[in-house]
Amino acid sequence: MTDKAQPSFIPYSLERVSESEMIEKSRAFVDSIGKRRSVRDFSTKPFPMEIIENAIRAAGTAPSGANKQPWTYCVVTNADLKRRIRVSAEEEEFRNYNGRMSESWLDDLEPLGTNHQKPFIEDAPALIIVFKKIYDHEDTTLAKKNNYYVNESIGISVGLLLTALHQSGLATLTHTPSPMNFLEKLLNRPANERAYLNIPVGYPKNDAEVPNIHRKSLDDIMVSYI
Ligand code: IYR
Repeated sequence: MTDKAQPSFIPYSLERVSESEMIEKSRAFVDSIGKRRSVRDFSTKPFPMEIIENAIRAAGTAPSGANKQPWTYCVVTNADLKRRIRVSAEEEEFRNYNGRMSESWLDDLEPLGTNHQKPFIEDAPALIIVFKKIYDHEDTTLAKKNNYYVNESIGISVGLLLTALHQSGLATLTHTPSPMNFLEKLLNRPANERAYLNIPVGYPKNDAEVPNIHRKSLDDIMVSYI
């Protein structure tokens, strides 16, 4: 028999503001987050690393299955390591764009203008490489214990990370070089971690461009049951 941790509760409340102020804040946030875009043209201009640390602190506040917080955020600024990550990512992406992806997948990517070349991996001053922890080790026995709702948990956490970086004035890209296991090897990650995303972070280049995409309207994405 193991000793069960006793539940412990503390008081909780949110700061109360008027409903008109709440609506105002909600509108301002839509405007601000609506300016977030996936950027592929990164400047090499450095930025304060505390912004990344704070964004990871924000990501670490995400809800997670049984509060297991099944994530590790690796921050790569080393030029040689970034170069090796780029080389491996481009090797995988070359195979993706030349046989592994279906014709209809390639058609869907056409408007985004992507290809196997990934200069942003070296240009961006930092890469945040996100790993999901599919299991952890029990404190005393070190036995493997699977985590819960890992994909849901880490997706929410990364959403907070992207939001935090955007509101700090930095651009990101959620890059998924597939398969991503080369990242586990290059970064020497332990056996319980699986690469989830590679997120280059930085300023957009002065002449950066993004595809002219359309976002679905509220009517397209919300269904009300009144
Ligand atoms: N991982 C590839 C292909 C790719 C796939 C999807 I779905 C995208 O939205 C964008 C790219 C790449 O990064 O090029």
